[in-house]
Amino acid sequence: MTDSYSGDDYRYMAQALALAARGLYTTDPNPRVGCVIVSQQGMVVGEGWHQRAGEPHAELLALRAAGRKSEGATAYISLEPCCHQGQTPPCTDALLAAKLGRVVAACADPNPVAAGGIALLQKAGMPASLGLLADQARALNCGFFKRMRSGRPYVRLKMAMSLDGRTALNNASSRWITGTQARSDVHHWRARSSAIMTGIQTVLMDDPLLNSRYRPVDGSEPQIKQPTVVVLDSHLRTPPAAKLFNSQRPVWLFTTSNKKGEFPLNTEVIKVSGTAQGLNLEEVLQQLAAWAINEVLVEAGSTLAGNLLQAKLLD
Ligand code: AOF
Ligand code: ZN
Repeated sequence: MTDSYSGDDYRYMAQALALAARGLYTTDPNPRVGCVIVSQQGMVVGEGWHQRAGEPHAELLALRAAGRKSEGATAYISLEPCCHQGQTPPCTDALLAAKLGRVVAACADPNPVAAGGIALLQKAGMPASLGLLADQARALNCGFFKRMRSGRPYVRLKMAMSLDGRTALNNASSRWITGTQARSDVHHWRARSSAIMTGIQTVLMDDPLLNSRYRPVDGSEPQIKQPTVVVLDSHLRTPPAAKLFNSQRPVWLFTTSNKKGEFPLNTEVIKVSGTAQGLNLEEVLQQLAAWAINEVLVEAGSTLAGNLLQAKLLD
């Protein structure tokens, strides 16, 4: 039997998705999740969204806000509630204890250790369904889904190029091809990424900071979990004084070299195998996923970008 949903169901799930999106720059490596609790009288009695890994899940925050008003109410959740003990207790326990009337989740949890919450609720006699606005919910967590399903992160490529398909003048004098709007947009993409990946040529030529200085148009200062910096550096030539070491976030140098190198404390040097083109990119991406990297933003020159494209590793 397929579940049928009312206009209100769609509206409240859209609200849960909007709440989830508030965690866009902070929940990493956990998914962005939102929850809305609506009473039988059609009043929103509780809202919650997940803010940081290790902190309470969206469902728990919404249930806390609703208190006794959750009895008989409907919970709209943008991801299947977890039924496992992770860094926090299972949400299915809390949903059952709250004596809700119904649970509506947007999509199944792709995390094998946490999945199965909807079936568990149904077994316990709670009307519960999956699938409302599922595509939108998965898109919000494209990296989390990709990592859980394929063992690789979701990879975006940012390229600044002129209309003739070039990325810089031969003498490297053309540092800025993009205008101010595009450059500020990049900071949003960096802010939602778990990692920014670049190549050694870009580090040597531009000495970039590779952090997010994102400011929304309203001028507010958003909380941002700064992305990890990943440099593909076959011969370990990254200068220890490079600007990318200046921020307090991890820097991972992938290399085929056996050199040791003296780098700042937040640095990891990771040895991978090589190919004719350079580093084994598939191996790099698998390693990133193993270390819980969901979304990667590639900001590199045409060589690395072209290699990723040719290897069909770009999403
Ligand atoms: C979240 N936030 O709102 C929901 C999640 O280690 P834990 O206890 O935080 O569990 C993390 C897993 O729980 C996560 O990978 C996902 O499968 C599930 N649901 N996670 O971080 C939430 N509802
Ligand atoms: Zn949970």
